[in-house]
Amino acid sequence: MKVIKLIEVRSELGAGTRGASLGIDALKLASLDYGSYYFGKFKVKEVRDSSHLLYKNPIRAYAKRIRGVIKIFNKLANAVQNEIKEGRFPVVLSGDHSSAGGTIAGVKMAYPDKKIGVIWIDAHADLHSPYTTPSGNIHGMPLASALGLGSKSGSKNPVTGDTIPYWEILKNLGGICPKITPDNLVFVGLRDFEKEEKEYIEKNNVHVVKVNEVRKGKLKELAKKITQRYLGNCDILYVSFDIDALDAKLVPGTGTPVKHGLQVNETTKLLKELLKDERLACFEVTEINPLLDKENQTAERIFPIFREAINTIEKRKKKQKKVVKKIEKAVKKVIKGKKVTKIPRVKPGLKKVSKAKPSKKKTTKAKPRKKKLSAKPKSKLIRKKSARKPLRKKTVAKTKGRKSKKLIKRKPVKRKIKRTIKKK
Ligand SMILES: [Mn+2]
Repeated sequence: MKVIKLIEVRSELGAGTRGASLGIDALKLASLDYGSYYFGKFKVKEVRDSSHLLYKNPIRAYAKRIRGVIKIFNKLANAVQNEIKEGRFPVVLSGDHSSAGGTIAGVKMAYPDKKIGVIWIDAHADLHSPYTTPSGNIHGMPLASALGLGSKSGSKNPVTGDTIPYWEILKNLGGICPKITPDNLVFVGLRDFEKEEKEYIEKNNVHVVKVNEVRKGKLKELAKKITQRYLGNCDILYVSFDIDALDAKLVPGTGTPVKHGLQVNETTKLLKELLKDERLACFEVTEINPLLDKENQTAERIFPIFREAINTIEKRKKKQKKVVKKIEKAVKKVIKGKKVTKIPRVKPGLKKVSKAKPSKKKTTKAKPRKKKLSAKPKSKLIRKKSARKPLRKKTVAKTKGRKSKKLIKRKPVKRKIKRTIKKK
């Protein structure tokens, strides 16, 4: 089975307030309050941070600690790329949101020829570059780096020196720039942005789903609108969840809380619907800051949202296995010269799904092994079925035409066989 891998990035180099690098552990500790050892089940990859840089004076006013951020981008992008290529699902837990630039780079590096759609759940637009930033904090710039924005022409800030080439490095990470396009970007919960960001959004018709639209309910429909209408032509999706998308009152423990944000319930439901999409290749949660919090209430509020989100991703993986099984059946039919009317489709990002284990109750000796789709020896379940099938098939196939009726008729047969196997 395709496994979720946590990638932990304890960095807050991109934030303006201290403490976000502790957010991952705040979330993990919050899980204990729910009486669960939830995090114990995950495999973890740690991306080493460069937090020692926090104790050095940031010398570049318009891109603070950019050298450290470049290192993190690099490591994170490689980690994300590797996990995807190994057939795992990377869930990134990060300190501040600058890391998302590295995450997107990693997704794009894993799928250089695919269109990446980004769902940015955040109060902020994070579209600044060193040329427009009011703060110099890179956690306001990850989308700009992914979109390849920012240049000297029309610059608001007098950017000079090595900030310029360093920003170019961030933009061009992995040798691909831009990694995403504005038409494949959707903001959810956006409500705090600067003039330059607003101009960019309007000029490029970036999709924005405001808090009001989420508040209306009908979150299934809303999720469909986002994934199918707005991002329907994307091959791969990435969801970035900055917890400040929630209302400031609910998340005091975050660097830049903003009023009039999302509620817990609607966020959970919407996330669940969004994460069901089969094209989803990566999910990130970021910007928990326990130093700004009271008794870890923020992380405690976020944990159930996170858990639901991960459950959805895990369920999706099971569904994928079912699709793979169906495909295997279809292949068998084709090999036997039968007509197959519908071939189930595995979408990009799902291709490495391994074969499902047959049900436990079977009695045959040899243990079934997980195999990749390409190498496809018969599992016992299928063997048994196919051993019995011909009897039925002959009668059905010879008397009837070779139309879809045949397929419809065969369905109950399969079910019966399943039952008999289980009884054994
Ligand atoms: Mn953000």
